[in-house]
Amino acid sequence: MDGMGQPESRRSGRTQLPPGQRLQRGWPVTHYGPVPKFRPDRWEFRVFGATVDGEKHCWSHEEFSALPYDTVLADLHCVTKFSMLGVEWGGVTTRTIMELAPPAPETTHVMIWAEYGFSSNVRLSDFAVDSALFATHRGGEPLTAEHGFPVRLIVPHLYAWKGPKWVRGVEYMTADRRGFWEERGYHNIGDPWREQRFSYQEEPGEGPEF
Ligand SMILES: Nc1nc2c(c(=O)[nH]1)N[C@H]1C(S)=C(S)[C@@H](COP(=O)(O)O)O[C@H]1N2
Ligand SMILES: [Mo]
Repeated sequence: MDGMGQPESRRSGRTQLPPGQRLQRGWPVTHYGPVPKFRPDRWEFRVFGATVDGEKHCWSHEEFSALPYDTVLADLHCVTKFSMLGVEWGGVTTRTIMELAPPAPETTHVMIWAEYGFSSNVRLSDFAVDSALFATHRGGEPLTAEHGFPVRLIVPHLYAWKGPKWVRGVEYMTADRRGFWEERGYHNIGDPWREQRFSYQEEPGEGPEF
C-alpha cells in the first residue's frame, strides 16, 4: 500500500507474532519509575542537537496539539514477551517533526528524551520510517497518564522500550550513544523479528562501546 496514504509498517498480521512473543489481552502498563504529572505551562517539546540550522526548535503543548495529525496501525512488542497487534495510534509523525526541524546531514542517530531523564536511542533510519509517530491518541481517545499522556513515541518495528512515554524532546546525534535501557543490558537496536533483546547479543558494529 505504499504511496496510498497508508503508512508502511512491518506488519506481522493478526496471526503472526515475532519469535518468542505471546498475544496480550488488554493493555498492561509497563515502565520504570513514577507516572509524571503533566504541567501544560511547563511542558515543551524540543528538537535539538545536530539540527540543520543549528537552532533548537520548541513547541508548547498548544502548538504541538495543532501540528498535522496522522494515524498509524501498528503492533506493540514488549521485550518481556507480550505483544499487542493492530493498535490504532494517532499523533504527529516523526517525518512531520523532521520536516519542521530537519536534522543536519551528518545525523546518524536520535536520542528520544522523556520526563525524569528517561531516554532511548534509535538509528535515524529507524526513526524516519513513515509508520513512526509521536502518539497523542490511541483508538481515537487521548492517551491516559499511565500510557504516556501527552505524547509517546511509537516505532512499530522495534521493541516498545524504544518508544518512550512522556516524551519531551528529540536530540539529533552524529554518533551513537546508549539510552536508559540500552545502558542497562538491552539491545542497542531492538528488532523483535531478530529477537534482539539483550546487549550481549549485539554483533560488532550494532552498538557503541559502553
Ligand atoms: N518514559 C518511559 N517510557 C517507556 C518505558 C519507561 O520505562 N519509561 N517503558 C517502555 C516499555 S519497556 C514498554 S513495553 C512500553 C509500554 O507501554 P504501555 O505501558 O503503554 O503498555 O513503554 C515504553 N516506554
Ligand atoms: Mo517493555
